[in-house]
Amino acid sequence: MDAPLSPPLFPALAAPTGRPALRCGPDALSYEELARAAGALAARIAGSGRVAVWAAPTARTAVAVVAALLAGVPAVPLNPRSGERELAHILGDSAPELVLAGPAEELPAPLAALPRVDVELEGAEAGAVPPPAGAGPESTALIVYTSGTTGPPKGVLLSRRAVAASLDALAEAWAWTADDVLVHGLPLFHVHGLVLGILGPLRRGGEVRHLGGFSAEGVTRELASGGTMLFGVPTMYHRLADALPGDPALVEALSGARLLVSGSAALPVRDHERIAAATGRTVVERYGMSETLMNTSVRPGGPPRPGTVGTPLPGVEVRLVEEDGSVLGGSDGETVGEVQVRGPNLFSGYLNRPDATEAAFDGGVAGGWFRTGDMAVREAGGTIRLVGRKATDLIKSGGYKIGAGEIENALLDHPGVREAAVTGEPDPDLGERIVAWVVPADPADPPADAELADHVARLLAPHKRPRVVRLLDSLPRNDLGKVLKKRLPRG
Ligand code: MCA
Ligand code: AMP
Repeated sequence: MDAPLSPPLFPALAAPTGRPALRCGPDALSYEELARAAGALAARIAGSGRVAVWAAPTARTAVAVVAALLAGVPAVPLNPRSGERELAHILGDSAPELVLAGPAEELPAPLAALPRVDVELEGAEAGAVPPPAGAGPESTALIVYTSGTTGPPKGVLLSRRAVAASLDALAEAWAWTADDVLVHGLPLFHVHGLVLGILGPLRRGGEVRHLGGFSAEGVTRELASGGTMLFGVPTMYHRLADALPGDPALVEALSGARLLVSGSAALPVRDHERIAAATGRTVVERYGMSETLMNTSVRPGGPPRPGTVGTPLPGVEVRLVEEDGSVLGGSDGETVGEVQVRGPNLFSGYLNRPDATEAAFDGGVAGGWFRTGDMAVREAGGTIRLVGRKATDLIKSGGYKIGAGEIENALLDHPGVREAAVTGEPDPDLGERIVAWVVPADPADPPADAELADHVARLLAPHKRPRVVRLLDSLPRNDLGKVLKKRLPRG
C-alpha cells in the first residue's frame, strides 16, 4: 500500500487569492503570484533528488523553498556566505542534484558545477502545481546544517510532519493567524528565519515582510505600516534596546506590535527590562533547536517571565533528567537536569550519521526522548528556565550555534598557528564572542588577528570568525595531552 500523501503544507496556495504573502525589498508577491511562481518552479524540479537553495535574504529564496515543498523535493538551504570548506562539506554530504538561485546570484566554484535552475518571481499558469509525488508526512522537507562540538556540521532531516506540527503548535500558543503580518531580518538558512519566519506565516495564510538584513529602521518602517509580529535573536533585541532611548518612532512601532518574539539564545533580563520600560511590551521567549523545532514558549498575555522560556508547546513533552538518569519530578526551581524532548516536532535523524542520530536520543532512537544538551530547572507552573549547556565546546554567538572544534581545525590549517583552542566568553551584544587562543608557529612573527579572522571566515563562515585572538606560549594540558580550557587565563 502507498504511504499516505502529506496534507498540503500551505493551504492558502491551494486556492490562492490576491492577499499579500511575501515582501522583501522591492519584491512583493500575493498568494496568487506566489502560487504561480512557486508552482512553475515546482513543476520544473518535480521528481528530482535533493535541491540546494542559495539562501540569500531575498524573496526568491522563499519562492525556491516553497517550490521544493510543493514538489515534495527535499531542500538544503545554503548560507550564501559559507566558506569554501563548509560549502564543500555540505555539498559532499547532501549531494544535491540541482541548485536553485536567483538569476543575478554569482555562485562559487563547487556550486557552479551543479545544474542550476534560476528562481523567477513571475510564474506561468496558475494551477500548474503538481501533486508532491510520493511525499508523505515523514518525507524530508528540509535538511538544515547545524554545528556540533567537534567535526563538521551535521545535516538535520526535518520532515513535513515536523514542520507542520511545530508551526501549528506555535499558532495555537500565540494565536497566530492569517491576519498577522510578520516582520523580521533573520538569515534564511536556519530554522528560525526560514521555518518560523517564512514557512510560518505562509502556512497561516498571512504575510511576511523580510527586511533583507536586520536594522532598527527596517523594523520601525514595517511595524509602523501594518506589521503585527516581530521575530529576532537576542542580539537584535539588544540593538533595538540600545536604540530606543533616542528613537521615538521605534518606541511607537514596538509599542504597537501584537507580539515581539525572541529566540535562538537567551535574552538577558536587562534587555527585557529596557524594552518593557520603553514600550510597555514584554518580549516573549520561545525555546527550540534545529533538531526539535520549537519546544516551549512563554504565552503572550500571561505573567511576564523574563529569563524563562515558558511551558511546553501543545503536543510536545519535555522532561528534565538528572546526571544519574533519574527524571526530575517536581518544580522546585532549583534542581538542574538536562532537557529532553519527545513529540511530533522532532527531526528524523542526521543525514548519513546513524551513529550520531542514535547517540542523540536517551537510550537510542527507540526511546523517543531527544537529548538537547541544554540544562534547565522547572519552576512553579511548569515553566522552564534554561541555566546552561552540557557541552562547553558549543558557543552561541549572535544566535548562531558554533562548534569550538570546527574553528580549532580551521585555525590549525593556518601556517602561522602551531596550537589553537577556542572558547566563548560573555559579550553584551552577541551573547558570547568567539575567542581564539593561539600558540604561534613563530613567536617572533605571529599572524595578525585580522588575518586569522579572515582565514576562518573564508574556510567556514564570517559568523564563525574569532572576534578576539589571544597569543600564548603553550596551551594548558593534562597528563594525557588534552587541552584544559578551564585553565586558560581569563581575558
Ligand atoms: C565581517 N564580515 C566579514 C568578515 N568580517 N566577511 C568576511 N570576512 C570577514 N573577516 C561581514 C559579515 O559577513 C557581515 O556582512 C558583516 O561583515 C557583519 O558581520 P558580523 O559582524 O558577523 O555580523 P553582526 O553584525 O555581528 O550580526 C549580528 C546578527 C547576526 C545580525 C544578529 O548574528 C545574525 O543574523 N544572527 C541570526 C542567527 C540566527 O538566525 N540563528 C538561528 C539559528 P553584511 O553586513 O553584509 O551581512 S538557531 C535556530 O534556528 C533555533 C532553531 C532557534 O531556536 O531559533
Ligand atoms: P541551533 O542548534 O542552532 O538550532 O540552536 C539551538 C540552541 O539554541 C538550543 O539548544 C539552546 O541552547 C539555544 N536556544 C534556543 N532558544 C533559546 C532561548 N529562548 N533561550 C536560551 N537558549 C535558546
